[in-house]
Amino acid sequence: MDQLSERQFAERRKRLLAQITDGAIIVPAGHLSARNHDVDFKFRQQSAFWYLTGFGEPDAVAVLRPGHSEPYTLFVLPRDPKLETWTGLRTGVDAAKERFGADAAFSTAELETELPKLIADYEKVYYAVGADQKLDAFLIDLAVKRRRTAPRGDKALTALIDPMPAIDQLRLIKSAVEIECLQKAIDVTVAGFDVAFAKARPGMYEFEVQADMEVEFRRGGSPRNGYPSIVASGENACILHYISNRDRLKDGDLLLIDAGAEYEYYSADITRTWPVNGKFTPEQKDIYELVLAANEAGIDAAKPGNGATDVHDVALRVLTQGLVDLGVLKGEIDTLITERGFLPYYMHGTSHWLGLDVHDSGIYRTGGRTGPSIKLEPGMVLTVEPGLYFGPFAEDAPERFKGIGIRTEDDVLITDDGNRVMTSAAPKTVAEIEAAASGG
Ligand SMILES: [Mn+2]
Repeated sequence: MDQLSERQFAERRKRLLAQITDGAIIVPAGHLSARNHDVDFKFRQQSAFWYLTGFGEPDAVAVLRPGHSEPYTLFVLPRDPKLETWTGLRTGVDAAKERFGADAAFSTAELETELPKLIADYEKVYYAVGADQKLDAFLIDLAVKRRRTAPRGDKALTALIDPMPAIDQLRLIKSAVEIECLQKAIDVTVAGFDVAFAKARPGMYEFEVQADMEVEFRRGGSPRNGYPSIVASGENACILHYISNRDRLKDGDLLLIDAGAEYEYYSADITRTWPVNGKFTPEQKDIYELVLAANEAGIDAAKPGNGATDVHDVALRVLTQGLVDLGVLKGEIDTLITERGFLPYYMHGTSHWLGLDVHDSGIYRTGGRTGPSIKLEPGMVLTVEPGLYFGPFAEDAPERFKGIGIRTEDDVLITDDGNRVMTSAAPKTVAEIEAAASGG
């Protein structure tokens, strides 16, 4: 079992309806967006909408009504042979009920007449204001109308409340099937990295390596990536979200690849950094070993009962200590940490949740930026991805490290007694990395 069925989506709707009992819930799908003249970006469903519906087409709207015997209504694009000839077959209204479990289904053209009836009995509506321009305007207009007619007996619409925190909370703990999907996305991604290790050579363009890797993603059953692949050679690795991927690999360069195939909408997120010619220089190796030590310390801290932010704190301490040992930073470790002396070389967090979105939904702290961390629980999946960057803006860096950018990123599932490193098949030690980069 590694495919999601309607049963799982129905279970999620049920769980949301058990949490939100005092208002109708409206969750919109995504829309097509223009790329350039006559060309749209390829559509990928909004994750929250997908999570609740499993419905992949644009412009749809899901309505859930707690306390109602037929709580689930879906508005979908209607069948339209002329348009479908150009842009692909649509599910249509009838099949939305049959195949996607909707108690009732309407055409999106009927939204303006049917939605007010569906939510007429609810004073509160759970809708993420700003999620959809048309719905924003429509619901505010509806609130004005109902305020006007309330004195004659209608229910006023008194509150628009964001349902996303409740949906995010559900998404934070992954079910067994979700974990299988994530593992599949990760396995496919590791296979792509294996190809990249084997093929990347001085003289190749970054985008060539990217293509070789992504062919393996597709071969493995992944229809698309969770995010644009970062294929960054040399100093490009110091640009955290470098995606232009247009430079040539040079002898002596490191190559940093941060990529994730998507499977059943679940995204992997792996980063490995290796010497293009198969052998680390002593300076590259010093930094690599330090980042690896931080990665391993972070993974050790990823266990039930620890805070999500403990992973970062532990990794950061290892990095800061190492930078002092290497003569990059000077001073007391605690002071360097509290005064953020590490920032020129480490400017991102160590972890984020992983799931349908590569930076998956869910909070990390309660009660503000300095509030207590969320405690890790079995079923949560997070990345552990320390890095060090001696890029163009790290002017005070020792000359011998300049141009080095290294990140090592694993995907970690919290289990009852600790964790499972879902990316453990990817080469990671210096010996493993050099062997993989040398073609064996
Ligand atoms: Mn990541």
